[in-house]
Amino acid sequence: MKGREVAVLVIGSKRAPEFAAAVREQHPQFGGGDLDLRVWPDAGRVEDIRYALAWGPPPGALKSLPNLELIVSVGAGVDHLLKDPDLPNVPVARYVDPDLTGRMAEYIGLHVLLHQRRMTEFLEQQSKQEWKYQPEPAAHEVRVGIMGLGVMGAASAKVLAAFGYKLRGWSRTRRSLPAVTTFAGGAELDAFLQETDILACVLPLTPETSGILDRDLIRKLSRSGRHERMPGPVLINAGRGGLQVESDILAALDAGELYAASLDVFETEPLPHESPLWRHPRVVITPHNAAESTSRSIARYFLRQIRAHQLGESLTNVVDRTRGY
Ligand code: NDP
Ligand code: OXD
Repeated sequence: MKGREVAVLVIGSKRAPEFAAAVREQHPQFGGGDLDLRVWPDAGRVEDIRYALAWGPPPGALKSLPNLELIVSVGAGVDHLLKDPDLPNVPVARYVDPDLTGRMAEYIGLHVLLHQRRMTEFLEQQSKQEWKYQPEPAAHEVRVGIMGLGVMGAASAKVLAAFGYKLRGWSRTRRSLPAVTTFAGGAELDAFLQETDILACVLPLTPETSGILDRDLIRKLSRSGRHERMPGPVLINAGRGGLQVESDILAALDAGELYAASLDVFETEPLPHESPLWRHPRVVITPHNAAESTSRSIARYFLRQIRAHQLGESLTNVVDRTRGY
């Protein structure tokens, strides 16, 4: 970046000032002192801006930057950008970094273990000072089905394999992963669900996946041949809230079709106070932080992408807009 001033904009996230500070701090390591850093809404002369680091920008805001060359998403998911009908026709690079991936693998590993070991029941017992044994299956007796076998799904599978879970995976196109029996596309979804005791979803939100986690899907989860110590199927969703139908999840929990759930993402975020999900004894709620990356890692990634673009190198992790992820 040396010798030529480049104007960049950080836009959309509540963490924008934090990201901007990290970009400023990291910038010297990327070969240049000439950086004109702006934070929305103080965009200054919009014609100057060539690069944007964005999370959920106000619709139409990016369109107001006539010389924009690249958008870098603060997240791995890009639904927050693609939903803008006026999104400029420039490359969108999504965030892919070991810091983010490692955190997601931790989250999925933690919540699969939590439900397999019936921890929601033990915590409820603890609140009543109740000392009571519950039969628990061993990891090797439980089948975990991972929806989405991309960066997040593959890293989660690796962690789960170390515990000995029987792994199943589902993706749009056929994937091959060590120790995972894989299924592809709509035609193989039911077969995948029938072999799943704990469903861990790390799908992106696209027109095809919107609302996929509904009652119909839950009812197709394994109900036969399941180990007797696993009281029922479990749903873990760390993809996006738009994937799930919350009224269906609650109805399935109440009907005993679903034993428990861990939800990190919601139809409306923050989850409204009146949602019964907050109070369900076998639902674990986290505030969309399954993988909350550091501003330092995000800034480094943004600067790396800018540098590659300026050097004419090919960009990595560019979103395919027709696929929607
Ligand atoms: P990738 O693009 O690497 O992987 C996406 C996976 O989903 C691929 O395996 C893809 O199939 C599959 N997929 C997409 N559409 C369909 C479909 N219609 N049917 C079946 N499978 C489908 O994304 P990442 O793994 O990096 O991230 C996944 C998502 O996780 C993000 O989009 C984001 O929403 C969420 N996320 C949430 C975080 C949180 O804190 N809660 C943090 C980070 C990510 P194929 O392999 O065939 O392309
Ligand atoms: C992401 C997220 O998509 O944090 O990276 O949700």
